[in-house]
Amino acid sequence: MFCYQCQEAAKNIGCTVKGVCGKNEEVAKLQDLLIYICKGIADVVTKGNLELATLGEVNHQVLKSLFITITNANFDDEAIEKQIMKMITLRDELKSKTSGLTLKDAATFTISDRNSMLVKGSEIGVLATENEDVRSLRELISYGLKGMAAYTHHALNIGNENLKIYDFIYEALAATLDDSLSVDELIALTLKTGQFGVSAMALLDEANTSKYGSPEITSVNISVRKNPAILISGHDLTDLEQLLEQTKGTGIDVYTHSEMLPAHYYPFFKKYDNLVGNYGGSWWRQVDEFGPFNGPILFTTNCIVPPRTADIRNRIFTTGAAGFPGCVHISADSNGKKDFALVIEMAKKLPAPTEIETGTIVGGFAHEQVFSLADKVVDAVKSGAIKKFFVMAGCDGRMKSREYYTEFAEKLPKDTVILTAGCAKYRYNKLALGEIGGIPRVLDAGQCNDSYSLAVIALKLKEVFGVDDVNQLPIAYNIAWYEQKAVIVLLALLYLGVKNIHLGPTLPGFLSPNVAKVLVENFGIAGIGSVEDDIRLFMS
Ligand code: SF4
Ligand code: SF3
Repeated sequence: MFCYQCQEAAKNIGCTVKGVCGKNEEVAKLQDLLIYICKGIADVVTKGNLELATLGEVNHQVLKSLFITITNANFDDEAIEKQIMKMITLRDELKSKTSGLTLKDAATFTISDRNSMLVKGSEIGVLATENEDVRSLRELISYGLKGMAAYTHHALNIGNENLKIYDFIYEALAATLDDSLSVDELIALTLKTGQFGVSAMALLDEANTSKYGSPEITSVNISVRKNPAILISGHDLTDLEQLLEQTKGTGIDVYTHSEMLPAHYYPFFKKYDNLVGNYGGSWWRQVDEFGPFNGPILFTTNCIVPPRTADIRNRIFTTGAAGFPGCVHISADSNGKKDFALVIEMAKKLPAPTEIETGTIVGGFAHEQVFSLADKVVDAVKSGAIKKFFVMAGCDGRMKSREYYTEFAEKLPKDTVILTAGCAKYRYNKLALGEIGGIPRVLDAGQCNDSYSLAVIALKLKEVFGVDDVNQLPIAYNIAWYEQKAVIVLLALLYLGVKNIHLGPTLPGFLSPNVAKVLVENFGIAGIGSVEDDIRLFMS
């Protein structure tokens, strides 16, 4: 196996024996193969000029397949094998609608069983592209597409679609098979990936806010009640909605975990009095926090840490693109309905969560909420009460070097405000960082996809302050990345013209020296240094 798609890639080069995330060789090869089949489907769709509006199932399964391969989403070899077979069938049905096309191997190869999948999977992985710059760009684009697919899939679950996004996904997937493309053409495609990243986040924002209302300032309880409970993790709000409907009146409480925290900010979810609060910190802390939670845990997406005990494994359920061997997976019926009865039955038999912290965290600063505070914010900037905003969106992770972000937040001058989104916030959202004239110093917009809100806010400020370039605003970008959703967020920011983004805790291992050079020279991308030096640099 060879995988270098996330920030934990071994030695920042790549995992070759087993993933640091826990992904084993077999799963890695099956995931590579699943992506390869998606590329083959894209080859058929683009060359055959197939009408996307007629390809509903194919479009949706491509999104799901890409999503399955995101770091920490799905470790279940059998589930991935099934998905491979499903995609091969869809691919071959598509081919039967075309004739006379000269197709790539990805569109024509055959497999018969697990063994042949593994053989094929080892032949077509990342390292099959020999030129390291082409490889780097192909992977950068593919990882951006995975993030894009995840966001588009959540929007789809709400019923919102944009065929132009699918069209681009096929174009880009097919391009990663095309040996005639130059490095410059792949760089252009990388930026175009960012453009469609913006569209995907806008689509999800529209889906979420039209269905659940615009996030508003909310104080979220982080302690516990005495009822048995279910913990729901991941990003999918439709799963939360269904779980809350099914637990209503049963005496079972529901707590959000990690990236599900921002659900509390939506007006829609406030009507559920069994939605009690948020339990624990960001994803990687689950190794210590699932034990004392005591009840079942439902993963709607990444990030799963392979459970270390049978007790925890037995309490984990997955749905959507998520999966783990030995854990019950709950699928949707043809109408998208999911039956969480097994989860609820288990919760009834288990003790209530053990309290691990008390208090509240405040969030809900997505674009509409911030716009309603615009006068206050603008006055604070004009009077000098706020000197600078720091966009610190992205992911959290278990590497010790991420303590940098807590220290950075603590040491920032008191006349600065942090704009955050994604699970990166858990590094500082429980610190007492105070407020400036009633504006909290940490403004949490929501999940990683709500980085879109931060971009919309920046564009609004650009208008209010009458500057013609977002880079003239008093906003600095210090982004933490871990998985591929952060890759699409980064590409989206680059597409919007944001320069001088600092990216940490390490620059992606999948950037070849030449590709890194392009990002440094054209966009001012930089890594992180010491907290003191970085703050000095940002404030100068
Ligand atoms: Fe390694 Fe990350 Fe790939 Fe897992 S997802 S195998 S940790 S690079
Ligand atoms: Fe977090 Fe896994 Fe990326 Fe959605 S949940 S930001 S790491």
